Amino acid sequence: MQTSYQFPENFMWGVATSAYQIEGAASVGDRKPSVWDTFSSIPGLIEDGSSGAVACDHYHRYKSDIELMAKLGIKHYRFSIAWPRIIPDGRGKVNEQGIDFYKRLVDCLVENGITPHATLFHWDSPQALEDLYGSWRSREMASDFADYATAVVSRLGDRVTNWMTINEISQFTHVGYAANHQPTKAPGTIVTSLKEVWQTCHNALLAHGLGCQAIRAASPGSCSVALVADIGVSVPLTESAADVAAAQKAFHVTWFNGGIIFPAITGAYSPIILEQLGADAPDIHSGDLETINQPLEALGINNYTGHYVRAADNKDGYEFLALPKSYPRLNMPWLNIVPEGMYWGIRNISEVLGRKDLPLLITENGCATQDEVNAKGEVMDIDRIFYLRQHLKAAHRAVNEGYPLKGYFLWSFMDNFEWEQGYTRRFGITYVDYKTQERIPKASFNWYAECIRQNRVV
Ligand code: GCO
Repeated sequence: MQTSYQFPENFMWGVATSAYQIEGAASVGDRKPSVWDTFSSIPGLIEDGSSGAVACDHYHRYKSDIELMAKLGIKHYRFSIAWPRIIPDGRGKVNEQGIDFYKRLVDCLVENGITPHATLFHWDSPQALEDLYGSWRSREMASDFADYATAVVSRLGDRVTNWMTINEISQFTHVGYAANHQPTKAPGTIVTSLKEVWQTCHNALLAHGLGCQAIRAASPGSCSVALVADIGVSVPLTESAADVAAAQKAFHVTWFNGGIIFPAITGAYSPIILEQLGADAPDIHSGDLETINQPLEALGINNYTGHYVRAADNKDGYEFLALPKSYPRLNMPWLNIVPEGMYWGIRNISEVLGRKDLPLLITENGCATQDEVNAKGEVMDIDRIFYLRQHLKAAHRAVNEGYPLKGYFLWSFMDNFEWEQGYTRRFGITYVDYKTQERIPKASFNWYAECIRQNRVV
């Protein structure tokens, strides 16, 4: 019987995490510091003065965490592999202890009927490469990343066939290196020009392209390769033809779309962006765009919010709209609740980039809420259920209208280290008591389990 908000039979339900945010064991198994170990150690940069040194101790608790994932009913799990565990010096010698951890993790997932989806880079790059040549400020980072990808895929490719190259290029480049401002999501390097920031972004795109080639060359069999992007979503205020057209034109300049997913997916920077940047545009070597524009089996979209746009009688043809003070938001400064952003992000990729053929995954969607354990020992995060339900209904609209959405990875399986906010923000559907490392499935865990069981939004 067709019920409301039913997803297709083969729709992929999953959860997502990342290495530095959950693993802990920062010095175990010959792992060496990442730029995030360094960044976290600088007083004042992390809201609660914490770091990922222990986090959720997932490195030691992965078996019971995966058993809990199996109870949730997911069949897909997106995690990331820590470059500093695999090649602790960033380049050169491969650390087999690091490989062995991920072999144990992946074997445990498969034993529990869960397909692994491995992100090769989720911000925790080796500090050694920051010291050697300034990380993403150098083109060398792209070739070192490709060598790291080869080291991983040649050893894990018999178990893992779903690869994601890089998570959210904009965050560790434009946000991390933003010219002359105190960085918040990167090795703490401050560059002095906008052109340098755009060059770090271009180098990360090159890493994605060379990484795709390395994965395909090292994989023992056929595999899926994706990029994971935190696209900016321009949402039409109304669905009038004029507002829709305005939102799709604004898609080029929303967040950093025109300088990240445009080159990655179409092989060219948005002309609107290049015109805006002028001399601040990155230096592009001959052949770079062909390297960057690699064929992909999927594009991962991290969707959390959106930006309302309407048609305007100005040179751009659109106007971004500021939100009223009382606009509903959850527990992050930027987490305005814009569920339609889920639909318009998917539709804009298909229509503005002209890629209705490109399978899409929601590789992150979720929210931080002020979770508390009540007298009964429960966490009744009904606000998170509200947020997730609205976003999944918008995702369902996209599927219903024929857009190629194939799966959804909820961010996040469990509370974890939220970067510069430390442990002050909880994004998990599983509560983590960081003193005892106890896991408590929240109300949203049970709700999501029911969505998965019925394969629809409940
Ligand atoms: C991101 C990162 C995640 C965050 C999550 C909540 O999208 O910023 O991929 O690591 O923790 O998005 O901010």
